[in-house]
Amino acid sequence: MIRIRSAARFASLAAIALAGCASASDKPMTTLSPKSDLAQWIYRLFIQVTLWDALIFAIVVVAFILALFVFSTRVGEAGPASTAASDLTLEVAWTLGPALVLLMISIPTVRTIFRTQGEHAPEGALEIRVIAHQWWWDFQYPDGIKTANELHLPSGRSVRLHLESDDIIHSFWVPQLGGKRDLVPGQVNQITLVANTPGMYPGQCAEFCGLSHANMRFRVFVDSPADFATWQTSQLAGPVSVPPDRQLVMDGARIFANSPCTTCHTIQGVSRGYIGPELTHFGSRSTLAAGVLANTPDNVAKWITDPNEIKPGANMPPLLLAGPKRDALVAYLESLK
Ligand code: HEC
Ligand SMILES: [Cu+2]
Repeated sequence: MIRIRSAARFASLAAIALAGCASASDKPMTTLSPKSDLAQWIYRLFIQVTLWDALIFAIVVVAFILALFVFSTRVGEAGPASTAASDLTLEVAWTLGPALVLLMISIPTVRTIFRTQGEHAPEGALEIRVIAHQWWWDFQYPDGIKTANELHLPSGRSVRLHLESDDIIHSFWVPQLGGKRDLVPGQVNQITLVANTPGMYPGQCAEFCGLSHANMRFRVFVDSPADFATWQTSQLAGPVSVPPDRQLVMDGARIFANSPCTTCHTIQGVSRGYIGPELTHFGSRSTLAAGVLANTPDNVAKWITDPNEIKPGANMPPLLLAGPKRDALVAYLESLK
């Protein structure tokens, strides 16, 4: 009976341990699958420190087993004489040993800290401003592109992110590309990296920042240089003009232009709000509300009806639009490719 129970216990522990072994595609928030030089440096340090830790663990376990089974005294036997106070070699050895191990861990750690500061980007690096807000991300490129919650980077090119905050402290973290680095009000921190593998990498604010902290997600798309150029061209192209044959979209454009939406959102040529995300190319994004929902007409309709229903605390008021007006607005927003 006891044997069955302990076997079951072992099996469940093993299952929990093995669950950590999924591949990076099933576990996108892993730091063990580095896809940039920065993430690679941090990963290498982690492996080094883990190996030192494993060595120390092994030594302690061996000493423990020896003490238990080899150097123990039986009941009735006299205990060993104390040597600690008198054995100078032993004293020196167990002071120097740990000091050496700490040195072996601290040298690569301090080197990696300096190496990952991100202050010095090579000539020709792409410089991007990242501004954190409760609870979404603003990305601004030097050529005037502004987007939200979805950052596009070219693979193989050095990128320097200038991290700022509009309100309180947040933290930029894309496990497969690097971080975490805080975004502190009144200060500009930096991350410099070269992403090496095209793909989509999820990110998450990693500093508790209030009610919707867990809903402050984002995505980084690492594009091949050609795909990045295509994306840049389409973002720079200004807002999509409304096709006159699509009455619903035309109606939506009119409703938007005459609504309170314009006080908070920018659509180039239409409005100049800056409290909420840029919407000029909203239809080209795959998610909305900082990665909380897929960008589908149904979800956009839900969002503009009552943002707080979806994202507690969201700084967008419920506009309680319904029926045909709401459908037109959704059709217009989704047309903004
Ligand atoms: C008081 C300012 C304010 C007003 C008014 C406002 N919004 Fe927003 N909006 C925001 C903020 C702030 C966010 C970001 C919320 C978040 O993700 O936490 C947002 C997010 C959005 C998003 C999601 C964008 C993205 O990429 O994630 C859409 C779409 C949107 N608003 C549409 C509208 C429409 C349409 C209206 C008018 C009916 C409107 N908003 C009115 C502030 C506002
Ligand atoms: Cu945050």
